[in-house]
Amino acid sequence: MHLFSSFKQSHRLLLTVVVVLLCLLIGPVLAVESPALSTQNPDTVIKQLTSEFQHALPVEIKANGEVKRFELVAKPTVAGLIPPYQLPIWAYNDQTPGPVLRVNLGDTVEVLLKNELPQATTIHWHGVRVPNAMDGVPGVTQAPIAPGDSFLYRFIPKDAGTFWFHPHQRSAEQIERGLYGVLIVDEPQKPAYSQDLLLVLDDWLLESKNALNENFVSRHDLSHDGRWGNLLTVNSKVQPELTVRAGERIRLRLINVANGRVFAPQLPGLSANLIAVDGLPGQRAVPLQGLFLAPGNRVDLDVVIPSNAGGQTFNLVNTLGRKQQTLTAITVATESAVTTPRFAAPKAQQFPNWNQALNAPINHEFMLDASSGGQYGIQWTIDDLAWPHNKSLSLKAGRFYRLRFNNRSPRLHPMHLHGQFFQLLARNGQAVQEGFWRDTILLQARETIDIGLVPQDRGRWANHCHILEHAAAGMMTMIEVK
Ligand SMILES: [Cu+2]
Repeated sequence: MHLFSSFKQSHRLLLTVVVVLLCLLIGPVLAVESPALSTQNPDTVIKQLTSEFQHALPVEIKANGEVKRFELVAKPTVAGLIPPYQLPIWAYNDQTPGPVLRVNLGDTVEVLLKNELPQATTIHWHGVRVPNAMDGVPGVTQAPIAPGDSFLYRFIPKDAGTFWFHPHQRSAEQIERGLYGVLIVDEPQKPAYSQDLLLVLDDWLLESKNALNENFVSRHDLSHDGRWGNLLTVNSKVQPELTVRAGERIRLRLINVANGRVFAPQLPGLSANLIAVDGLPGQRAVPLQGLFLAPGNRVDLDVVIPSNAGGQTFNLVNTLGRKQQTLTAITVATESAVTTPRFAAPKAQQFPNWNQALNAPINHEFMLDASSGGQYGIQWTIDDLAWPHNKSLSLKAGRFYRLRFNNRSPRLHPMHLHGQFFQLLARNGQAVQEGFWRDTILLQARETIDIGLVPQDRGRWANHCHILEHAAAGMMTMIEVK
């Protein structure tokens, strides 16, 4: 008995030595090849990531008592995109882009929408954290507003920044016809830019100078990256000119309202810093470089006009595609330079690093693909099913989740989450730290991305591709936050 036990002990000792040696040998190999390997309990990782998020995006906003009331009438009208031709379009208050709704953080926004269109409509407040019943998704958060009817939207935006609004009913047709507008929520301490300029980027598929191509959700659009037009406009004008003065510091707010086109904006000759993505300021301002502005995306740029640039012209260009396209000319007046305003670029007060995010388990992997079938003959699917046949994903409010989007198709998909902001964590498994929140993220062909988020607002929130033709053909599902 005694002998046996001492034999067991020495055996144990030998085993321990072997295990320790093996660990010393293999340990560094593991550490090099799998930096994401963690011995931490997943619950501990999730707890830590959740606690890093505390106070990053306010759960509630205090009303300041101000109510800003607007009236929007959606109806057919005409637009002079190519003067003197008049193009029949649909618009809010006869304007495309629609009126800019400008409010302060803390204001209550009341928008009475009157539908004078020949079909039902709704308004979705893109990127605005609104109560679920105000989110504008027909058949999910509200009934479609019939022709002749009206609906009152009422909410207090929780974030300052650049947002936009558009129909969520037959969006591929209604947005393409010109129904969209901008909501700007000003910060309590508005940064002292010399000018605050809005650039709404769109493209139109015209049959002729006074006729829109009315073949919406075509087979071609469905089998490609949606509808790409043959006329690029900025604020519904072709290459409009902006005038600035030397020395000015400009805030440029860019919004992509196109159905399918992706822009890659650059400002050659000017130093431009990215200060906000999808409305929200980030960890720090970073130089504008290699940015894709997909449908739905917004960016705010901080641009300083050199004090010796009087008389020069700079172009905002789209560098996506084979030929660079001028979007807007920025002409510097010949007058003497102004003193450049000096202030720290806007940034988030609190921004979670989420360095450990890739150690968290993947809570759900959305499979993005296409198949034949559905009302258009081609359907775009999430988890092999087209909306409304796919299943909602259920998430709990107030905890960290890691979600994966797996694009099994050779096409682009800018995925948009309603009601939540998220961070991009990885592309094809490689960690990415953008330092910005997003509500829309572009997936390239066959790409897999991971995002991290802490859902806060309860309700049924759409999760869909913002290539509107893909969404029309089923690429939408719901995330239910409980
Ligand atoms: Cu898509």
